[in-house]
Amino acid sequence: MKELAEKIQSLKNEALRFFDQAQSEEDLYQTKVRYLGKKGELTEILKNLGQLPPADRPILGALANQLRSDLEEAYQKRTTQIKETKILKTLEADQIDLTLPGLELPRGSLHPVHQVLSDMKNVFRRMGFDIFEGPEIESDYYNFEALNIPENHPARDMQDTFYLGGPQDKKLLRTHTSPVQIRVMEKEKPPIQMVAPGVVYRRDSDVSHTPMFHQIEGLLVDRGISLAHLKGVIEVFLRAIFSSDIKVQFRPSYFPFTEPSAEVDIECVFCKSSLSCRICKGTGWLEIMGCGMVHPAVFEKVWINPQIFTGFAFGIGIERVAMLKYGINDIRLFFENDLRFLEQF
Ligand code: 2NL
Repeated sequence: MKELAEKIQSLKNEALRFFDQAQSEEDLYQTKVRYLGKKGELTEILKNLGQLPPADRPILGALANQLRSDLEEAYQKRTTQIKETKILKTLEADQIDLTLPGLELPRGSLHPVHQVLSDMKNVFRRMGFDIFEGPEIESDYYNFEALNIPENHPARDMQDTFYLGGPQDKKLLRTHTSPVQIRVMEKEKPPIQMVAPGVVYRRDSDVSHTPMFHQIEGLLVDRGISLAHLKGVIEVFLRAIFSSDIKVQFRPSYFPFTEPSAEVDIECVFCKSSLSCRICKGTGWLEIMGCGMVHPAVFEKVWINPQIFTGFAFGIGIERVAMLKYGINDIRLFFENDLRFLEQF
């Protein structure tokens, strides 16, 4: 009996030392298996208890149970210590300086074409115009016929068109946003006061033409609308977009859908009329938009009586305005998406 009691005591000392020396959870687990596991040294002792004389059993049993709870306690204690040390170590390693200034996010900017278009829409909105949009794929009727541009009319060549599908399929990419205004006039009764901004397509490509570009067209229809109203609206618009003291002139021109028609010039923003200016070619004037009084034939197509109603319409290219405003000499720069260009706006 004495022998076994001593064995328990030395086992205890040995196991406690191992638990204390364990450096990791893995170490600890191995030690636990070795002393407390099913094939462990304590289990071995408990198994042999039955062979002892009955009188010795309670004392040694108690000693063995005490050993088990001591070892379990040592195991728990050391586990907690190791976990705490581990947490402290990670906290130490993961320290962050909350006072460091953040990294600045790269900031984007609006595309110059978008900026100019958005400015224009706001000017017209303030003057009471409603904004309408329509499809980019149109029929020959809405893009040409309804605008008094019959088949074989030379005006069809003025805007070289992208046709879609076969020769009998008359779908095309709209060459102006006028079809939107035709659709609105078909649906709504005058008074109508609207602008139609959007993308348009023409078979054209050089420093001042791209196959796709942006346009805004306007239309005002009511009783008693005259050229004076047209001039007033356009002057207010151009002064809001360029500068409040810019000079504006109207020159007679021709469009099949307006009569009379006019081209609008602003004074050259680059030279203010020096004879050698490359932009206005020494004229002192820059052509900026087209306009006119809606042709009676157009009103008849949409069942508006031209004896009762008159109206004016106008059209302006967005890229051209953006080029003049920002001094850009090649329209293709707008569509290359080169950040060195775009970041300047
Ligand atoms: C230009 C010229 C213009 C119109 C567009 C229009 C629309 C309808 C009826 C009559 Cl529905 N006219 N639009 C009128 C005159 C000129 O645009 O040079 N655009 C860039």
